[in-house]
Amino acid sequence: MSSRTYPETLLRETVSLFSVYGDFRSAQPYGSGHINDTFKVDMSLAGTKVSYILQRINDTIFKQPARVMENIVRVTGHIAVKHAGDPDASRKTLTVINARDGKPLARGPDGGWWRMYVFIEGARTVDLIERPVQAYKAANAFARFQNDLADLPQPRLYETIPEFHNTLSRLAQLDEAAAADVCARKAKVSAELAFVDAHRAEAGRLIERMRAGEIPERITHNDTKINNVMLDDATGEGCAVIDLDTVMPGLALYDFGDMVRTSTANAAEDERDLSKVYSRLDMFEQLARGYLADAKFLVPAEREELVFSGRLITFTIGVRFLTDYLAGDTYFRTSRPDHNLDRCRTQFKMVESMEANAAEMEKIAKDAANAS
Ligand code: ADP
Ligand code: GN1
Ligand code: MG
Repeated sequence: MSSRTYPETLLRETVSLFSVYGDFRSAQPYGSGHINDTFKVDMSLAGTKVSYILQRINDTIFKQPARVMENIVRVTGHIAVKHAGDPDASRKTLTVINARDGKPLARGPDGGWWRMYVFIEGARTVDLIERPVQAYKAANAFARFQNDLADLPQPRLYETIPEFHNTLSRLAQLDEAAAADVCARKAKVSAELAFVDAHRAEAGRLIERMRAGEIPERITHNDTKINNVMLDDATGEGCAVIDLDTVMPGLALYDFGDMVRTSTANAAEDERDLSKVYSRLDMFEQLARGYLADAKFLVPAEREELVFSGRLITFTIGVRFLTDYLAGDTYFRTSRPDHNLDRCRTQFKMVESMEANAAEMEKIAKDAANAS
């Protein structure tokens, strides 16, 4: 999917549907997420600039935006209550702005579903980790997030995308896309398809252990890439975990695995020079330490699979990029031809790097567990 453009009048009218005050100044495309259309909105209130995030929810992917928002309201409300006494409580989670009709989303003049959040000031996201300490802080923030949600009252959260991290169903979707080959791209990806075949045998490992009752279901984020945590400008702490569309029942290991995928990467997710793409052990060490410092709830089977989860999720996301490439780039936002193929290649290169480092990573994870 290539980027949509929106006229400013549409954005201004959409903002007016929400309970925000002051004069609209501007709305600029913001961030580098692959799914939603995100804007930073600046308003002026009594001469002071106040900013918000305005997002059009991708309703091709999230079929029931109202249910997604229901989850987000519950989750952010729960975290806000837990941190109510903290000095910077308002920056610990997203703050949902209701529409003027009291709902947490509104149908815009374009027919799309829109939402607004308070813009978290004094913090930023990074697409590629810059220093090992950021890996520690990010992983620690995601562990605290899982901790905070462990006692979310019933009912079970809505599954916004069923089977989201189920590698076996992702492989079935790839096989379908390869068989249909709607863009006649299959011949170009024979090396990637061979890589997939060589990895099918271990694709069901975590699901089997979950079905065997060894790994529990938890409330998890499911999209713990490094640019989904805001890092405080002043302290470097992970202040708020954002991008909550996929918070739902899942495996803690999928969250840890996606951290390994993005936070240990030496190069961008779409880097074309694969010699630059590898997984860094110094980053992994800090990531494991930051996560284990607060993820005290992990059971032995989860601890045993920490390193494997990094390979599995990275492989799974690579499979998803490859599927989207074969299907004609309908899911992830792309900005150049072969963008999804380039992304698939970096993921598979990362898997190879993690395979080469596996023994070392196991040792680091063990030492981190002993230190926690
Ligand atoms: P996507 O689902 O497309 O990845 P995100 O919700 O992650 O969308 O938002 C995209 C980017 O916008 C984030 O990576 C972050 O940089 C920025 N962002 C999102 N919400 C906020 C917020 N409340 N305050 C400040 N920046 C935000
Ligand atoms: C998407 O929304 P964003 O850009 O944070 C995707 C993740 C992938 C990621 C790959 C809902 O995340 O699952 O891991 O791209 N989100 C969804 O970069 O599919
Ligand atoms: Mg995001």
